Amino acid sequence: ETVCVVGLGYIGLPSATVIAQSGSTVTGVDVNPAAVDAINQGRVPFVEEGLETAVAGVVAQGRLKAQTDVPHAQAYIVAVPTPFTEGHRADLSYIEAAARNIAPQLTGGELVILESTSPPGATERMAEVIFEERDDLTQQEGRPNTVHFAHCPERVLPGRIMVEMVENDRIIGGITPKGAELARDLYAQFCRAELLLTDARTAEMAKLTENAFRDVNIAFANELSLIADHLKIDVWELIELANHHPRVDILQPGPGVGGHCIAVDPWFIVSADQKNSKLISMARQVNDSKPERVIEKVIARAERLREPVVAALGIAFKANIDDLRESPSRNIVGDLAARLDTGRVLVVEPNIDELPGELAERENVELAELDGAVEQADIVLLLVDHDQFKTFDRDRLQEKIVIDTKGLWR
Ligand code: SAJ
Repeated sequence: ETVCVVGLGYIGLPSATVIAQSGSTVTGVDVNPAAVDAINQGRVPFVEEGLETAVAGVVAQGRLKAQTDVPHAQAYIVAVPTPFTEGHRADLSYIEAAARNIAPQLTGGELVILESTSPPGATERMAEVIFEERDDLTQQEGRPNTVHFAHCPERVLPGRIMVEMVENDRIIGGITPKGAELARDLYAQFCRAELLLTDARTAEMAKLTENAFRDVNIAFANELSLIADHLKIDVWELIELANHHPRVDILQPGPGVGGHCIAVDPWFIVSADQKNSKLISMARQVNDSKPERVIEKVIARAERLREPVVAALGIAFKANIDDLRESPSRNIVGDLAARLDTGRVLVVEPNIDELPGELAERENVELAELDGAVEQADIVLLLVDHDQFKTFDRDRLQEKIVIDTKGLWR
């Protein structure tokens, strides 16, 4: 079988790779020629455990190749970004562009799968764009010019993608039952877990629901952290104790919620039904307000120092990755640096070689090594629970003001 994966990012590239490993011939398509070149040389443009070796393997075997044009294939998987716009609505323009590029290649009988996380109705919209381009094609089953559609959301955890891609249960939502069945046959090639069939809208909503569930639960932990601070209680101890209850399982507070999924997807539910999404919307606001609370805490301490040096430990959006997308800690560093009248922020981020542009531009921010930064610092601000920080010798923090947003050193 020939498969074409459109969008070779965090989800598209691992998907293309495991499908190629399972025996299909896969063409990966991306608008970025540099990413295409890298992949064709067996290199991966971002860090993900086990991915590069796997890509190099399937490229060398000739099972995966990357290009910028969409070829004909029996099955298409669309894995392009769905960012949100100002009004917290999903921007479907990348999906629509992918659909327009796929449309001319279709001859009838193909399957087009949307994997991108999308608001309810996006798969139907993708189909509509294809039929706008091609009025000779139809969704009517049994006709030679039928095209099938499904939504198969991805639920892999960054850092564990190569494992979870194969081991996680998958929801497969067809616009028609036949679409779902065809998609199931494709995913069954490489997915060892359960394949759960439903309709496209339910599948879209299920994916959003999973991430909203996590967001609401993290918001609960973050709200507790503010209350505990106010009451002078250690929130980590509090949660640990409460979690001894057999039916309580509170998540961990932190400097905010980042990444391109949990901080975004709940908004797609809110924008689909504003009136009924009070809790989901409030949880987003609680989590989004956390970085400001961290900054206030640091500034309150820094104000009492003449030339405060802050060592900010971590700017990735979570532990042990190099992904800076929607990272609360990165925003904290930027805003903090902008608001400090004097002094400096030393950023320690072992997973990157250079600061992102907006931080590099600031005169009072620099990238530093862990030991040196802590040595020079008045305030040590722990923002990400990277393994490298976990093992840091805490005796060396004794003279420092420590603000530990992850409870790593308690
Ligand atoms: N976080 C906390 N406290 C916690 C857990 C996480 O503050 O107890 C923060 C993290 O530091 C990070 C953010 O939440 O800033 C998100 O991290 P995460 O590890 O919870 O999730 P992601 O964004 O890496 O991946 C999520 C996963 N979804 C769920 O666990 C429901 C993953 O399975 C999805 O595939 C992914 O979103 C996605 O692509 O949608």
